[in-house]
Amino acid sequence: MSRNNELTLSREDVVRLAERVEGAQRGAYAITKLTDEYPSMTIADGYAVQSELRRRYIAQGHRLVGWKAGLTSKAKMQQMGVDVPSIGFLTDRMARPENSAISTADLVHPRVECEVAFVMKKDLRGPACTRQDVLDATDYVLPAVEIIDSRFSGFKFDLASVIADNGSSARFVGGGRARYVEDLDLRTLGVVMEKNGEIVTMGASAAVLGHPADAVAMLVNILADLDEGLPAGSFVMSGGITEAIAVKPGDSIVARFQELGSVSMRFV
Ligand code: 0L1
Ligand code: MG
Repeated sequence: MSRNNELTLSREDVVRLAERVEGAQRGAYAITKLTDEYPSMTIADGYAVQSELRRRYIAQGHRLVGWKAGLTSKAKMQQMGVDVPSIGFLTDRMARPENSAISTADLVHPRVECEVAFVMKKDLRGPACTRQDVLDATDYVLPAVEIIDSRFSGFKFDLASVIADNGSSARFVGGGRARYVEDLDLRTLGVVMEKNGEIVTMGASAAVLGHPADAVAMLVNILADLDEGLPAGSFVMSGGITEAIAVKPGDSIVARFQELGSVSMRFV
């Protein structure tokens, strides 16, 4: 077993760190990365904190609606200085309608990224989930924008800390045009993001681990390590196609996806 698969934190530490992350998420304040206090924290420890965070939110009435793959493109890994993708959970409280005004008052330093979202029609369970398994289990795909919000000061973090912070998940907006996977070449979809009418970044869906369905398969296989499956009906974001773009009150964002239409929102 590699070191990163080992749990080193005690149950008390996992609960204490989940409380710390929840406080920062709810209060929209920055904290220092968790590895400052626990330098030998592993990826397994990060997922233990994330699972406790999920348990706490669900106990408070939040509903799990799906999952996200994060850090799946070379651009994102380089931007953040990490080399392995991650996953995080999505709840009903994070969803925002298309074309809505999204408050930044309850966020620390939000950034937006364009993603292909999958809606599942069959349960999936790893290990050994493949791209084809994902495509067979997909009801339809749609374009989405993820609003990430790392709770760590100055974006100074490492993979274990980011996973504990639920992969920086904060808000998400699905929209555009839903399509069946067999009607698309999911590898070559072009995406352009505009901020205040100017193009700020662009890319192609192959940036996400070569194919967005591969990122979903990776997510299902990480879920299996956590002894979880991906149920039918889940909404899954497959990872940012380009680097993430910072937003502030007054900014408006339009993400234009080839074949899938566009997703818009403004920040207040
Ligand atoms: O969605 C993601 O790619 C996760 C990003 C985690 C790091 C960040 O805050 O940018
Ligand atoms: Mg993302």
